[in-house]
Amino acid sequence: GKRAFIAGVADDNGYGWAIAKALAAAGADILVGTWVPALNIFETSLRRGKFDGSRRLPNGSLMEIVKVYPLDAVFDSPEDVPEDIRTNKRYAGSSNWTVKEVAESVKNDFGSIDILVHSLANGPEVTKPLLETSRKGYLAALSASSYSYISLLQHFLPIINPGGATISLTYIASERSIPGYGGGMSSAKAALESDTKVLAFEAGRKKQIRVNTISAGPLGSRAAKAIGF
Ligand code: ZID
Repeated sequence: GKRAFIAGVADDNGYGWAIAKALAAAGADILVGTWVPALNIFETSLRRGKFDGSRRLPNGSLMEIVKVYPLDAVFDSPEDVPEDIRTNKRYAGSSNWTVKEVAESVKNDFGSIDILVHSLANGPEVTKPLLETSRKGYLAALSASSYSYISLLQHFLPIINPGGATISLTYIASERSIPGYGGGMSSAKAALESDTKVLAFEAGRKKQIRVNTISAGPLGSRAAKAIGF
């Protein structure tokens, strides 16, 4: 069977969860990467059976998440983590959650994967029009929503089996002006889409790995509700 790592699952409402279920139904082993501040509640809810209803697969069995890895995809390696994050109560309880360390942990635990899914985004100023977006907010949106994919691919590529596939989720606000998708999130999706083409060429040449992005329709996820979509 195939093994999939899905980055960006912290509840049962988002695309990451739905993709995990589809892959599990097709017989894949599921590993997920969960944003560190959301880890505790996600793991507790899983353990207490809060997601059992939505873990149900078409054949009647429950999706098994083989392992949950804490992840913060805006940090590539421990040297990048600033003091205030390192000592933050929500981060101090977990370890090895930078992208490089997560890839190392997955390698140590399982050796390799076949499928990498990027289902994460964050734009701290998403509710602000681009014209009112700060440099800091814009760069944060690009860091969490675009570079995070490059970083994940960079660090996971050595452990993705040849013929493997990776995918991310984008939004059409990258190419058409859609009011309400601010804070540089439209820019972040445009970067993600352009990067997908370049990364597909590079990862395809290097290891026969496919790189794609899907422009998603509306889903009432936590992220979407936060922007009132
Ligand atoms: P979600 O909240 O389930 O997933 C986002 C995840 O990212 C959460 O689990 C966060 O904890 C995690 N996260 C945030 N920052 C970090 C970080 N630094 N490190 C690690 N994890 C982090 O929401 P979702 O399922 O909506 O989002 C998944 C992907 O789908 C994102 O790339 C979205 O941009 C994309 N997407 C979602 C929608 C939607 O409707 N939900 C749309 C398009 C793309 C969309 O916005 N009409 C209006 C709006 C839309 C489509 C049509």
